[in-house]
Amino acid sequence: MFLMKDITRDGNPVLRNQSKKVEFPLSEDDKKLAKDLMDYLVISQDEEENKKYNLRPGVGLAAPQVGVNKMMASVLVPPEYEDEKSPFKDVIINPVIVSSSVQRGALTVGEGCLSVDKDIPGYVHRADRITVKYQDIDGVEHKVRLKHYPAIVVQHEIDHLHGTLFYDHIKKDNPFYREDNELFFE
Ligand code: UDB
Ligand code: ZN
Repeated sequence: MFLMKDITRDGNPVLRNQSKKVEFPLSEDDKKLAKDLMDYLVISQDEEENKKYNLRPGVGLAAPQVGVNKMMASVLVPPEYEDEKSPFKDVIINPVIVSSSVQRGALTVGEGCLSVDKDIPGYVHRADRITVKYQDIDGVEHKVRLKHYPAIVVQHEIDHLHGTLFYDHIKKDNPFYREDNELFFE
């Protein structure tokens, strides 16, 4: 089980590396990593459990955030933030965004990260809708369309696999600049 002390923090080069593709069938170590990445989210979203272990409630966790440069991340969007057409809970392995909407979107509150302890204000500009291809822990290929919040979470996690952090997308000289036509949601 992962605890906050296991989560790599900004400044650790592992967060800035390009992660490597994962080979199938998964090794026992990779299977355990996949399970532990998802367990963190499930446990951290449970109010009693997260108090007990002092976990920040997470919606996504990528392997580099626990020190492993492999293309693997877990995503668990809480029901109240799920789009009815894009509920999402899975460990995504070797994910590739195969298409992105021209429509842009951002969270009104900005973003944070389990690996970034300080608050960095500003809008994080992303695609509003994406189609993502990935393999699950059994190696089965999926191609899913996501929009709004679930799409933002998946883009945030895939960024980690390429060494990108959310604040890289904030406009330095004008953090609350709004792109033309950009969608904003809570
Ligand atoms: C998060 N959590 O997990 F709406 F139950 C953020 C942190 C950084 C604040 C912990 C979050 O958004 N939690 C949340 C939101 C809800 C309901 C709920 C919990 N991440 C994941 C991360 O750092 N992954 O690498 C940051 C998110 C910001 C936008 C997308 C991911
Ligand atoms: Zn993050």
